[in-house]
Amino acid sequence: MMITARLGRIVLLIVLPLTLLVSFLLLAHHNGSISRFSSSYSSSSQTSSHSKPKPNLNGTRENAAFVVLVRNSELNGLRETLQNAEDRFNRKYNYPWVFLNDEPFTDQFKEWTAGLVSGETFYGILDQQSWGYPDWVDQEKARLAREDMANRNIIYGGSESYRHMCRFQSGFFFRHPLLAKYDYYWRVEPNVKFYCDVDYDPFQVMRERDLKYGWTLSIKEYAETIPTLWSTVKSFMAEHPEHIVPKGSPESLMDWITDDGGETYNLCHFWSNFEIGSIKWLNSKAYIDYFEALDKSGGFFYERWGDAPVHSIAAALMLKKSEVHWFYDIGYFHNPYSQCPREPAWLAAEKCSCDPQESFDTHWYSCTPQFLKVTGKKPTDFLITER
Ligand SMILES: Nc1nc2c(ncn2[C@@H]2O[C@H](COP(=O)(O)OP(=O)(O)OP(=O)(O)O)[C@@H](O)[C@H]2O)c(=O)[nH]1
Ligand SMILES: [Mg+2]
Repeated sequence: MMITARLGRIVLLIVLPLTLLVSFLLLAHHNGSISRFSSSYSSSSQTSSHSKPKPNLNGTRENAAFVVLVRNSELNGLRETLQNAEDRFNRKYNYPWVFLNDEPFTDQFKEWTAGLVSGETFYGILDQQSWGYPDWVDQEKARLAREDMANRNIIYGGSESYRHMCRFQSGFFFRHPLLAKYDYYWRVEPNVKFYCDVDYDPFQVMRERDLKYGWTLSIKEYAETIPTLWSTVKSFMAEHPEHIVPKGSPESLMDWITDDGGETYNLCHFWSNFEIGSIKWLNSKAYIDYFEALDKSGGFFYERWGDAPVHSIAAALMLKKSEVHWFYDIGYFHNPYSQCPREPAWLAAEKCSCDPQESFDTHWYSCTPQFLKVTGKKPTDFLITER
């Protein structure tokens, strides 16, 4: 009797808890809550995510995400930027972050980024179609073009990966399965800085004002990188007049990119390292027709077309003035230029750390004065929050 009772107690005190613990561990592992990242791999794409509890947003968050194309080697520069973007804006909103790479992200990259941000994180790899040569491109001709541009010291002229990057940013990031489900994206790069608090939700502004493209800095392109871009665009316009806002229309932005009624390109573009844009617009037939016309010409490889002029020309030709917004009040830095708002009350209220005198918007090489002229606006017209 005594022995049976003792055995019973042993079972209750040791074996039962052990069984419960083992069952819990098995269940937790099955649900993925022990492994920090749940991953699924296909032959061409690595997608994995790190979920966080959904914040209580009172239904105010938009269907939007940050997107960062980045290499594993840029982790530290990216972490500073993530910390800064979270501190200045996203800790209040918890928007998700989508990281994309042409190679698999390392576990360290995933852990050190997921740990820094307030929103969910997603990690994707690119496939051959979006980061590779299309079959109509003559790779030997492309190699000779790189050699020639390197000899002429054209910036990134000798780089093959830079060309894949520009083509990807021009025509593919918004089609990636991790991004395609969102309405809006905010593009971020490693090492950029946000100088002021952002006390409103730019994604909400995009939706409420029916905006398609938002930018902060504008500049002129190196002509040597795009010798035939404008003639290719002109052929596209002739073939697809239905996609173009009519030249004479008061809503046309065309005069921002041409000084002679469309004969030549004046090299003006929005600096695309910062963009807040509409994914639906980039996925529209108009934009895809445009990208495919450019891509078919091979200019991303035979020359060195940047995604900044490619996006900007599309916006200037296919969007209405009222659909393009200057985020004048988002203090921003990408080496070596910055955008800094000027209103003293605003600078203080938003805790800006930039110097308005250094702001690139009034620089002779900026295209922002021409944007203001064409749209008939002044910088303060673009302030979202009155101070
Ligand atoms: N995964 C991956 N990302 C890249 C590669 N090349 C560039 N990127 C990313 O693409 C974005 C643009 O590249 P950058 O090198 O910053 O190009 P840039 O802004 O024209 O030039 P910088 O003045 O040097 O910043 C950045 O977010 C980079 O991290 C690459 O080969 N692989
Ligand atoms: Mg950059």
